[in-house]
Formats: sequence, C-alpha cells, structure tokens
Amino acid sequence: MSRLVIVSNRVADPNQVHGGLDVCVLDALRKRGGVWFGWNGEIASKESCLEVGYAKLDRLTFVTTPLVERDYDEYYLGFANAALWPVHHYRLDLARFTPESVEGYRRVNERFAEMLAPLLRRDDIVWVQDYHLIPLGAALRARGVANRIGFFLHIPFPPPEVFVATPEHEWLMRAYAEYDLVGFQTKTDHLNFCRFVTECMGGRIVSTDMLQVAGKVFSAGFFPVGIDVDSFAAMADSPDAARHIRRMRKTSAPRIRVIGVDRLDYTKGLPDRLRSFKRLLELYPENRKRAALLQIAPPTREDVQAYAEIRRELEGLSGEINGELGDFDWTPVHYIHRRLSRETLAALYRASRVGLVTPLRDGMNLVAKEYVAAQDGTNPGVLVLSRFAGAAEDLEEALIVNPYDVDDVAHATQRAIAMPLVERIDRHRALLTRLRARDARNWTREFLQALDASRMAVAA
Ligand code: ADQ
Repeated sequence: MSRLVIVSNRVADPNQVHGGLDVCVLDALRKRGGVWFGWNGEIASKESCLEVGYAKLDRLTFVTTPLVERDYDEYYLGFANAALWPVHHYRLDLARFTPESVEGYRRVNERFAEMLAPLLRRDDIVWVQDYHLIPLGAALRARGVANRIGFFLHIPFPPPEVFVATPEHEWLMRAYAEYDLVGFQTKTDHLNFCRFVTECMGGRIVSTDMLQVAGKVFSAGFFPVGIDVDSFAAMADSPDAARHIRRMRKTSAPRIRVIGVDRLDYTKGLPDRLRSFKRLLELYPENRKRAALLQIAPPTREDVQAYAEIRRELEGLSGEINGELGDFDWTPVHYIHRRLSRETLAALYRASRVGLVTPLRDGMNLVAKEYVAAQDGTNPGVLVLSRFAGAAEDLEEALIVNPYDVDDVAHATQRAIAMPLVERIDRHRALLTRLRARDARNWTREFLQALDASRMAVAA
C-alpha cells in the first residue's frame, strides 16, 4: 500500500486535540499509518532556526517545523485567519486583505513545499488539508512532484459572488487546478465551487466530478467528514463517564441540561445562542430553575481582533442573563472557556438533554455528530441543529433551526425538552444510522478512492 502523507497547517499533539481537523486527521492516520507534516505550533526566533523535526508514534511519523513571528502574523493570523476564514464563512465585513499577508501566505506555502518535496517517495499519496495550504499543491508541482495530490477544504466554499471579493481569487483558482482531486464537505460547497469555475473563471464542467479550467483538468466532489462513532460512543458509555455523570447529578446539577461546545469563534453563533436561551426562559417560564445552558467555548486565535471581541460579548451576555434571571440557587448559563478532555466532553454530552449546535456558518460541525454518538440509545437527548452547518445536509432527524431567529431556536429547544421518549428514540436511531454511513473511516476511504480514480479519469 502506498504511504499516506497528510499535510496541514498545524500538526496536533495526539493528546491535545484542538479542533475538528485534528480529529479527522488523527482518525485517518491512526487507522492506516503514515506521515503528518506541518507546523509544530512553535515560534522560532529567526529563519535560520527553521529546521524539520521528526517524532514517531506507533505507525505514525510526525514531521514538523516552527514558524517565525512574521510568518505567524502574516500567513497564519493574516491571510489565513483574517482573510480566507471570514470570506469562506460569508463574512466579507470581517475580511482584511493586505499585500504583506498574501506575501506571507505564499512564502510559508513555498517553504513547506521546499521542506516536504525531498522527503516524498515516488508512490506516496499526498493529502493536503484546508484553507491555509491551498497553493501547496502548485508549489510542490513546481518542484517536480508528480505524485497524486489531493486537497480537502474543511470549511465552506462560499457562493462565487462572495469568493470573488478575495483579491487573489484567480491565483487561488489556478492553485486549486494543480490538484488531482479537490474535496468539499457538502453538495452546496461543491456546487458553489463549480459555479465559481464556470461563471467567473471561464472553466467548464467535463463530467459530474471533473472540471476544466486554466488549461487543467481535475476532479472535484463532496466528502462529508465523519467521526469514529464507536470509539466516541464507548467513551460516553465508560465507567469513568458514568462516575462523572453521577457526580454532576449529585452536585448543583439542573434537571434539564442544555449543552453547547464550540471553539470560541464568531462563526459559531454563540451570542445568538445565549439570546435564544434567554428567550426560551421568557417564552416558557416553566424552565426557570429547571434548565441551564452549559456553554463550553475555549478561546482560539486570540491575536485576531474579531476573536477578542466575541469573547467580550459572550462574557457580557452570560453575566447579563445570570444577573437578570438567575437566583441564589440557580444559574441559567454556565460558561467555561477551557479545553476539556474528550472523555469529559463525551460524559457531558451524554448527561445533556439537549445539544444546541447553532453556528451561523460551518463546514460540517463534528460536535453535532459527537453529541448524537454519545447518547444513551434507551433515553437519548435531542440535537437542535443550525441549517447553516454542513451537518444539516445529512442529519435530517435533528430539529433544524435558523440560528439568526432567536424565537425559532427557543421553540425548538422547548420542543426538544418536551419531546416524548418514543420520538427521541426514533430520531436518535435514525441519526446514528446516518453517522455510521458517513463515519471517519468512510471519509478517508472515499476520498482516497476518488483520488486514485482521478488520475485514471484524466488519462481516459
Ligand atoms: P472546527 O471549527 O474546529 O473544525 P468542529 O467540527 O465542531 O469545528 O470540531 C471541533 C472539535 O473540537 C470537536 O471534535 C470538539 O469535540 C472539539 N472541542 C471543541 N471544544 C472543545 C473543548 N472545550 N475541549 C476539547 N475539545 C473541544 C473545522 C471546521 C468544521 C469541520 C471540522 C472538520 O470549521 O466545520 O467540521 O473542521 O472538518
């Protein structure tokens, strides 16, 4: 079997998973072994210190490098997170484009390619992950790398009317065309990309999964990301989780726990969610002193201004709701901004009657899938899910809501709280079947099979 080489901006410490991409990549690599290349999370003092480091864990090899401060500012905080991230989440109002940040983005992609190219074997399969590294494939090709190279975008691809606001959209398109296969999370993202190629770049659709543009023919499709359902369910079912849940119930626990788990990010709709919870307590006062929202939101990217603002807003809102509605024996909103172990998260999901997953825009959202996987099938909780999360394209048995409409989310939360056991069991069973059909293993297998087929399709 060919060696799998995964490249992502940040290589995770397997004991410290930071976000959805880490979860997917670790699942993919643990199963089949391989190499994971990328940034080690450290900042080196000068360029001459930028060396490649190696570490091994079972069948996995980690190959990592630091960044220098300027790269961190211009490539990571700059073009990736202050330009591409907001544009892809339809937030042009938050996008900041500067020539330095584009330059930093090019520079780091070139350097990654320079470091990686000599390490590749002839039959390695290279799989590049996410928006930080769109031009990496082209930079590898420029160094003579003829291997199969696939790219997967973990975040949404916006409608072309939005994407073309990125000053570098033509350059990015040419970079996309250098891959053998470009994968998206949902049918909608794939469609948006095809519209961009055909309506804005003069390209054409060759077949359902092949595009031609900028003198290149390449494959594109959608491959919804999934989780390792059984291992997550096992965590939620473990004696440790049961102990955790007993302890929570014995202490201050409310009778009805509603849970939200997200990186602290403006795309996750956290202020709107808190407002919806307040609205629930206003519209359905019988929940006062009975229900509480546990919101877990560890801060990320705090050096980007928009992230500091969302943190302030959220802290203000939870203080306001607790001050206005809370009592000496009841706190409506518990807000924790710390990272928890996956075992603790699994126990918390299981102990929660409602999972509130209400992003304003999200590539997929693995929390929605983890919440379902963690439930006790004989007495499951209910998932309330934003129509703007990629997961909503598939998870039809969740209560689908418009996260901008606080009344809609409040009514759905009440419906979840009041839902009869039989209906909860039916919905949960259907959701679990969907999760299994599109789990982490299938995601990897289907993407790699399509990558394999892409070469043959072009040759034909
Ligand atoms: P993220 O934006 O990070 O991922 P998501 O898919 O929800 O969003 O994944 C978050 C992961 O981090 C989950 O596995 C969750 O359990 C974990 N997590 C969150 N808060 C935590 C905490 N306090 N402690 C520990 N773990 C925590 C990006 C895209 C998504 C896409 C994924 C995968 O933005 O749309 O679903 O990649 O492709």
